[in-house]
Amino acid sequence: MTRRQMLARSAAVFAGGVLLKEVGEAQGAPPPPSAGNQRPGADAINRHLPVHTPNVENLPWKIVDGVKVFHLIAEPVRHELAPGLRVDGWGYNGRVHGPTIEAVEGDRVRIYVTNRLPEPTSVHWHGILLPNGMDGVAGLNQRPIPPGETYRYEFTLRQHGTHMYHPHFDEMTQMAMGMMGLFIIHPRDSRAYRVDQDFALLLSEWKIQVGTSRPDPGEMVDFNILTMNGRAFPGTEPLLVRQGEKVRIRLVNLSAMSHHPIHLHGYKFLVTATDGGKIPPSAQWPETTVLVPVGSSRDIEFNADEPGDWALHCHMTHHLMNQMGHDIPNMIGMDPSGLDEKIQRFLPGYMTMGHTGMGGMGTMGMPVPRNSIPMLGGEGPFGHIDMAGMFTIVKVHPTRPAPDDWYEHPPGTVAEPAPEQDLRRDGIKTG
Ligand SMILES: [Cu+2]
Repeated sequence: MTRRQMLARSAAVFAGGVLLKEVGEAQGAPPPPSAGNQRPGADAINRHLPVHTPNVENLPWKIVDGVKVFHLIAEPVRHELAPGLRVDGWGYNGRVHGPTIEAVEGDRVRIYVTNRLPEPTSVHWHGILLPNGMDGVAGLNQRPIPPGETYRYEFTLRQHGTHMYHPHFDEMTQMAMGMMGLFIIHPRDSRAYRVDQDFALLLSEWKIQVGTSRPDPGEMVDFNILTMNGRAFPGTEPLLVRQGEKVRIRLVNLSAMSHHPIHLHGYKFLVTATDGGKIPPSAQWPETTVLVPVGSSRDIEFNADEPGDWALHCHMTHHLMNQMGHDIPNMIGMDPSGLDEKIQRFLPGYMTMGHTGMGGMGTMGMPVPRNSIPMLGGEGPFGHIDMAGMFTIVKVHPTRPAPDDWYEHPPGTVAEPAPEQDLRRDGIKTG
């Protein structure tokens, strides 16, 4: 390396370090790897905007003789899916889902995997180009990792993009229990891919019988908790953006059975990449909803020029409910008069619900069994938000918002009761 290259590199590292700090603080993200983990010339990641995985931490790493070394620990984890709902799942490094692995194209990575589960496991690096013996399909590419043992994976990253990792041993059980994570590879030369905010959301689905804490791996159809980064709304951390920033959101789906059409309000965006790589600019297409099939990723990008608190959610309405929205009888249009009194003789306090629709059920304070959550919602600036599950909020504010901030609308820009004189002027009859 020439002296000039060295100077340029340390300048880039310094600038990257400042950026990392600013983003980390603004997003409430964990601190970047400690200075002790970094060697001049080896920590190429600092020259890239770090990816932010809401509700999830990044996996720490260190450089040993030029190789980026990680340690994943597969183990049982108690995890909160949403306020009031905890599960006894399986994850990595004390987390469900696992921490995000972040690296740079060209990195040599060595990933130790320790198995603290009661059964064997393996890790498949989904979408990553690597030698066949590192691909992680137990029985096909390697022996399964027995409980108590640590295996070593090592390969050089030949590509960049949005990828994932998950077991390929008893995957139906292990993925249903929460075992999955993101593997983000930044381009070596990031100039053509610059954004100001880089988010990643891992989509998954669960069956948690009401009142229990064990995910049910046997479920094939009726999932009742839908999550982004292992959290269901109102437990999802919002995406915080300053107005005018260019934003990338990496959407990754490792659900058991469901493809998710993810819809962003307030914007049209470009689909810029899949887990197969970048889409050339001439082939990128505009969308407001992008379907993310199981086992795929889609990167979307947009300029956040319109301020507000914008919904980002799966458009399948049954993926916007939590547990108690499932398996309920259809009462819409029924006349409950007389019924309530009869049932109250046996069940004091009984009240028929749902005969006028189900809006606002989240606010009725219906008692729910221990360790379970109501079907709908969280609190917003205008009252109850009647959505849950695979739902989060992109907060685009004139100055970078805090998680609890709500957009302050300019006067006259919020829908409100129509004034009488307007109705008269415009000839609208409401009777
Ligand atoms: Cu969905």
